Amino acid sequence: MDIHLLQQIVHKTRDARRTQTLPKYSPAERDTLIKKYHPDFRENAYRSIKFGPNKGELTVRELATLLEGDSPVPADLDLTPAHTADVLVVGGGGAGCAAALHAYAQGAKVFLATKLRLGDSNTVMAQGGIQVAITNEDSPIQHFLDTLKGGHMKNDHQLLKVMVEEGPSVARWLLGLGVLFDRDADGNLHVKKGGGSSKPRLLTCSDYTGLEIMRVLKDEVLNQKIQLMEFSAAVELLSDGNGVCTGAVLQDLDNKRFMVVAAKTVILATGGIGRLHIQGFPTSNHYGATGDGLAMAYRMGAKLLQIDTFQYHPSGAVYPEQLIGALVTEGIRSEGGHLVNAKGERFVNELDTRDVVSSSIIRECEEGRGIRTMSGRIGVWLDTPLLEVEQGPGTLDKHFPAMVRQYKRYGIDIAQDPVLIYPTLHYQNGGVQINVDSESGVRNLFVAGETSGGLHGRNRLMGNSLLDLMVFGKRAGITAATRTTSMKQGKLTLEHVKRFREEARKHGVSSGIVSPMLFPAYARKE
Ligand code: MEZ
Repeated sequence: MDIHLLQQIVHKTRDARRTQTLPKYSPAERDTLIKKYHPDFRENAYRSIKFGPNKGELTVRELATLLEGDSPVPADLDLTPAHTADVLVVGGGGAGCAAALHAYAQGAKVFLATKLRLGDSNTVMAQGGIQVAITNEDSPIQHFLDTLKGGHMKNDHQLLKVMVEEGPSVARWLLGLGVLFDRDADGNLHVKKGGGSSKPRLLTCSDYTGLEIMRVLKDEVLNQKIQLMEFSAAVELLSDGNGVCTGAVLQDLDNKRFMVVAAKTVILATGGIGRLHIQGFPTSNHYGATGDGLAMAYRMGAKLLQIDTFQYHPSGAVYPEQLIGALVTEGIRSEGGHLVNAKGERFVNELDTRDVVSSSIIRECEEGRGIRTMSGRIGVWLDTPLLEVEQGPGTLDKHFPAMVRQYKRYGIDIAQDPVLIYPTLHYQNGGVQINVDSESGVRNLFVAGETSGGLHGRNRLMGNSLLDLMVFGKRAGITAATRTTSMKQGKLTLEHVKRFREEARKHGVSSGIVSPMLFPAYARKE
């Protein structure tokens, strides 16, 4: 049926929905719902890892294959360095830029290498805000408790404590650099409430918070004249032969040549793995989100944590086809947008944690209450026009200009028509194990942002990712830089690659897969 006819149910049922009682789940019922419908619990999507630091542990097939993949670097590569640095930062997103700026401020010689352009990252895709406990009604302790509850109590307490406590100083740092957070009529910072949070604590810049933060960080990296190399993907780390990280091998994406960077410390900030399209899911992630840092750190011997859990953001676009998987910010639900099934009913508290909301959407679709598009995709409605009805015409334009434009490009007016959504692969909850200074289990190898794991437990709360990037980017930058003042550059070897290849052979792994893959499988080779 034509999408406009299907949409009528949303308009017709709006009044009835206002008085509808929503399901209230006990902890046991939440658990049952998640186990039945959340993609993390589809057993056949998982397999155990054959060798390496996480040998025998379960992860999704796509990640297991990536981790067991072979290095693209030949064993006899000439390791004469083309560049030297105190701190090599790999990744030009939020965590990478924050790390580079803080390391540079310590007086270190910093080299920032990034696979695409500076700023191309998931950071710019974070629309809905950064969580910071700054109001009188709120506190870092409350932020800690909300995050712990959202993460199913599986968060690393030390990392979490550091993140919530340093939130306010990070917000001050960003304001000082020129980030234009939204303010109320009196000029005070305006905070909004995100899913799973007991208090409003999201600082926002309309619905382009990540883009605004990245604008300022990028400018600052350029202003400080930090040595930058774009379109240069890190493909392998270097070790001193005794498990200490001493640099990395980059690959120039134009001419495919390898380039050796000798560095006293390395900070990996390569982001997540959405572009592996786990279980065939579309993704909200940027084109380069292929888990490069995970693969490199793993080969070097770093332990990974909670790599059996991923976040499927409840609202990924389902229609039109050009937007499949693109993020429809949680901010719309925070402002009161209803989720509506084919019967015109709400079926979940829209501000419950993302795992509960996504599981509920999947349940509606599997039980026949989803809406099918003409191309065969399925989803439920997000009643965007409701915001205009409740808060007055122009509300969407004012608070969600990016979302309005995203749909307008395809002739859809979200002030008039509801949008069809379904969970989209959004975030890797786990990653490389780090300590509070962002150092991995490998000496002198630091990891910040989505590549790291432990902080968010089994389900991240909205807005905690941007804060994570800033806090642990800073800590990685400062610690890595400080350490370099009292150490010499170590030897450059590929001993760990040799050992990894021997292990692969011993375990009969010869998939022919090279990792990191750098781009999604469907990328044009040229
Ligand atoms: O933290 C996020 O994932 C985020 C802010 C997403 C969103 O819905 O806007």
